[in-house]
Order: sequence, then structure tokens, then C-alpha cells
Amino acid sequence: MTDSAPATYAPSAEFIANAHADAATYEKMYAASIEDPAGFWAEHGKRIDWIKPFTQVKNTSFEFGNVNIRWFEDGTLNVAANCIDRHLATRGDQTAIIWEPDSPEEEAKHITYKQLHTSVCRMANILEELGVRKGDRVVIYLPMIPEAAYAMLACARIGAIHSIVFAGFSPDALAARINGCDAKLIITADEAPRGGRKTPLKSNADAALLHCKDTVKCLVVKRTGGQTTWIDGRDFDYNEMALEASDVCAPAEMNAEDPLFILYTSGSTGQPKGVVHTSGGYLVYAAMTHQYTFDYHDGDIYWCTADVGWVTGHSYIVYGPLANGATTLMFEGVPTYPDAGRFWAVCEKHKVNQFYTAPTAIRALMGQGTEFVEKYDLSSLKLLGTVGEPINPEAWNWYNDVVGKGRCPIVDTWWQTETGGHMLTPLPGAHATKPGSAQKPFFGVHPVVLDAQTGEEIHATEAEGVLCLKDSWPGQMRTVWGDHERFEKTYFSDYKGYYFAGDGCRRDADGDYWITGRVDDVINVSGHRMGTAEVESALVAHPKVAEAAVVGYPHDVKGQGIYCYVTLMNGVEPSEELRKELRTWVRTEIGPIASPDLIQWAPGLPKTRSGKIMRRILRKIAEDDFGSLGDTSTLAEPAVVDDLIANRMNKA
Ligand code: 6R9
Repeated sequence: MTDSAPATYAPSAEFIANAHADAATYEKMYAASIEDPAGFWAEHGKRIDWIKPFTQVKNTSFEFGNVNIRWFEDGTLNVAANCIDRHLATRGDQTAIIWEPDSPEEEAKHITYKQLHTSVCRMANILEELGVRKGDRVVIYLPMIPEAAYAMLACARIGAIHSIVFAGFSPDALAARINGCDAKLIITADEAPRGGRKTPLKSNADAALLHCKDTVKCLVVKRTGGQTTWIDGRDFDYNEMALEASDVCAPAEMNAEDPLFILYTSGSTGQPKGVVHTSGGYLVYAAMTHQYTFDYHDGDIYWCTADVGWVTGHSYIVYGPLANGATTLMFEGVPTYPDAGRFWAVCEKHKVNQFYTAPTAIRALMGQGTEFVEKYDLSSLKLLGTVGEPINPEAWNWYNDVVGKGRCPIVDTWWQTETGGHMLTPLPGAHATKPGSAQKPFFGVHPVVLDAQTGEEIHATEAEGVLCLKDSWPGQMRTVWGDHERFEKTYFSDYKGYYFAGDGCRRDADGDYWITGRVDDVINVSGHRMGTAEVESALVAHPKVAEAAVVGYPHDVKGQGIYCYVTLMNGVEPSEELRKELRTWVRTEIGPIASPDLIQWAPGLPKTRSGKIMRRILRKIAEDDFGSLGDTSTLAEPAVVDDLIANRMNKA
């Protein structure tokens, strides 16, 4: 990124003419949303069906000690009915979900809204049969198969709260999440095929359940037919039960503020937090952003490549698109299997119109050459999107030129698990895009840039500092599951009166926002958020490790890689085998996504006299930028730094 004016890419006149919002519409709607949020959302809250319409729109406070977020609080609705039932009369035979399996040899499925209704009702009845009631928690640990969407919507239908755990997570991580929300049931599958390999989900669940209450039941979906062990009375066969289950299930009447789901996410300290989203505001926001950001029109085929284990999969594979009556594509596989052309093969096969993926995938595919893209007919594409981390202009340009052939606006969407939906993004018919900038606030979003030190709002258009939000929006998380104090402390205590996102940003002379990355101890590996504290505690749990410090460093494909400084127990000799062992250890403790990239043996770590590890210094060494270590005068033992520099793993 430079300060010189970057190139901009304006949408075509044709795109603008068809778009839900052109520049003037955006300006008008945005101004209205900020001047009168309650009036604006009263109108747009009507985009979903209410059982009992709301009369109160906004009741929110960001005051530390008294944080309260409620939207549409006296309205009632059912989220699943909004995503399915209300479309039956007009689009019952339209495809709701296209499912593309891991292997291109296996047949894709087209699931209509009618079929979705039947499957979700059956699953809902199975949940009830297993004792799940309104307000109970259900953990979903499934591959990217249609049953994952059925399970989410079945929970929503009966008012149960789902908590999805990414199928790449280990048994330990799964157990912590089952126990964290005291789930009654876990829904899993025998195995998860991905990239030609299989993850033994059921046996992971078995291992996790050893650490959970023995009343937790396990519903098992057959995916591969692979062998699983079975405990009668605890394990239940979904496919068998579905044959018997009724396909009639009345949707429960839920309050707008009843929780819809919990999703655990990494923070800068300690245990992952259970982010709580509720029903009404979340759905309004997910649906509206899906329509405007992607400029979705009836009949379009829309594909978001995320996993339902991440918030992107919740808002932009399932809830947003289905609330809009869209056709949403769900992909079980990975971008590079059977080869690096798979994304484009799927786009051609299903005539995808909007394609939404992560910068890390773009960078990985960019490295494989253009021939994998050029083989396919991508003329159906109208719009491209990215999410998860800052996109470097080189990857943006490749996406624009090679994939989009210069015809497709790119929406770089900045948002978080906590925000429920897009916060900053160009609207494709309204804004000329800039490679690397998330650009403009969505309707109702009031971003501010604060001076990190003083906490003062910087009013000048050009500004650099921390990104905060001045007021609530309907998709905002409501609390941390079981720990409202932690919610307030994490997001509202550093800068009083604001929601603090944890990201740094720059605002340019045009008022466009550029995200500069996390300002806390959270790293972003291939678009996956990870607290360095989580990796550290996994490492120190190993019997040979005395101490560990983990930081991110720039990585060509992953965005950030995981750099670990490890101090071994007295008498333990470092070796390549031990490095391997520690890598495997962390993978087992957390999951493959947390696998350390570089492990440096550190006889000592740079600490202040009060014993605080100085991560700033470790970060600089990991970045191979030790010329600018800054002030090291407060170090207890300055000599350890020289040793770390001499033995750094990331020499240019
Ligand atoms: C949706 C999602 C949130 C963090 C966020 C930021 C980073 C996401 C970004 C981006 C730059 C973008 N992030 N989108 N950074 N540009 N377009 O990713 O949620 O997993 O909670 O991560 O990801 O650092 O704070 P989540």
C-alpha cells in the first residue's frame, strides 16, 4: 500500500443500471441510516416475515458497565420459516442449495426449497425425539454436506441454539466447545472427505465425548459409510431415523432477541469466546448485506467457498442467501483438489454468478499459474468477493484480471464473527473499487478512526489508527455466552463508548478504509483467526516444553504464518524430531490449522523485569526486521535478543 492515489476500477454502465444501489442510492440510504437508525431499520426490518411485528426498533448502549444491544425486541419470528417456508409458494421448485462434493466424480445435488423444507422438518423432529427443546444447545460437527444446513435450520425451527465446530478441529477443541455451552447433543458424520482424504469425525467425537457429561447424545450422519464404533443409547443413526421421522414440524415462535447460535472465536487471551447472535436483527442484517454487497438478483447462482464452521458460512452460505430465496452453492472440497482448477471448474459447471472466497485461496491459486483458470468458461461470473484478511494488491489484480477478466466488480468485505455481517465493503454498483481497500461502511455502520494512544477520534478525512464503531447495527453480537462481563471488557473497555474491533486501519483522502491488520495478539492464518495464547498453551502442555511465545510473520500464501519460540525443559536436547513432534502435538491439541510453521529454539525469551514477554521484539525478529527493535532498555536480560536474532528461522 502506498499513499499515492491507487488505481480505481469503476463498474460498467450496464452493471450500474442493474444494481440494487448506484452511487446516489448508496449516499441517500447511507445518510438516512446514520441520521435516523431507528427509522431506517424499522423500514428494512420488514424485509423478513414477523409472526408478531416489532414496534420497538433499537435499544442499544455502548456504555462500559452497561452495554446492552437489542433490536426489534418485541417482535417474534422463526428464522427457519424465513429461510424456507415463506418461499414455498413462489419458489418451491427452485434450487435452494447446490451441493458440490469433494470428488468431481461424485454427483452434485440440487435441493429445492420444497425438499429443503422436508429435510429440515425431519431433522427438527429427530432433534425433538432426542430430547432437544427450545433454548437447548446443539453442537454441529459436520463436513460441508447438506445435512449441515439442515441441522442449523432444524435447530432454528425448534428454537434450539446451535454451535458449529469446524470439522478440522481436534477432539480436545471439540470437547471444550461442547462443555462450554453445556450442549445436549452433538451432530456429526462418520467421516469428512476433503481433498481426497478423510477425517474420522465420529471417532474424534468419541474421543471428545470422553471428556463430556455422559448425558450428551450423538446423532451420526452417514457420509462415507466408513466404519465407526457405536455406543447404544448414546449414538443415533440419522439416516435411519429420517426414514421414520415426520416431515411436518411447526416452526417455534421465537423472540427477536432469542439466541440463534453461538460461535466460538479466538481472542487475544485465554479461552475462545462463545459469540452469541440472536434471531431478528441478525437475519435482517445477513439478508440485507447479502443482497446489496453481492448485488444478488433472483435466479442468480451464488457461491461462497467458506466452511459453515466459520461465521462466513453461517451468514453467507446459509442464513443470508436462504432468507433472500437465493440459490446457494455449498462445496465440500478444497481449491486444489483434484487440481488447482477446481474452483473454476465448479464455476463453469454450475454457472456461478457471484463468487466469494478468501485472499489466502487466491494467493495459493495464483502461484499455480493462469492455465488452471483459462481452461474454463467463466462468462457466468458477474461479481467477485473476498473476506477474511487484507488482500494484497497483487492478488487483487490477479483475481480481477485472470478470474474476472476485468468485468467483475470485486467486493473486499471487512467484518468479523462479532459483527454478524459485512461492515466495510464497496457496494458494487455504487463505488469504483481500489485494490486492497474495504472502502465504505455498509448502511447503518458508523466507523471511526481513533488515535491508539489517546483514544481520541480523528476527524480529518485522512487518518490512521484503530478502527472502532460508534453505534450498534442489527447484526452485532449480543454477548459472550455465559460471560457478559467478558463481552464488555473485550470490546468496550479500551475505548469508552465505542465497539473496538481489534483491527488497525487507515482512511485515505477519499474517505476509503484500508484495514492494516490486528492490533492485538490475534493472528490471521489463511483467514482463520487464532489467538497466539491458544498455540502457546498447547505448546507448554508438552512435557518437554518449559516456555513458549508465539507470533505471526508475513507468509506469502497464508497471509500470516505461525512462528514459535520454544524454551525446552532443562536437559532436553533440541532436534529435528522434536520439532516434528511439537508440530504434531499442536495439530492434535488444536487442529491442523494451528500447525506451527517455524519453531525456533529459544534458550531464553525477552522479558520485562516484571516478567512480561515482549512480543513486540519477537514479532520484529520473526519478520526479519530486527533493525528496528525499538526500545529494549526495559528488558531483564538484553543478551537473549542477540541469540534470538542470530538463530532466527526467517532469514531473508
Ligand atoms: C468474517 C471473518 C475477523 C478478522 C477481522 C480482521 C480480519 C476479515 C477482512 C479482514 C482485512 C478484510 N478480516 N475480513 N481484514 N480485510 N476484508 O473473517 O471473521 O474469522 O471473526 O475474523 O479477520 O482482522 O478482525 P473472523
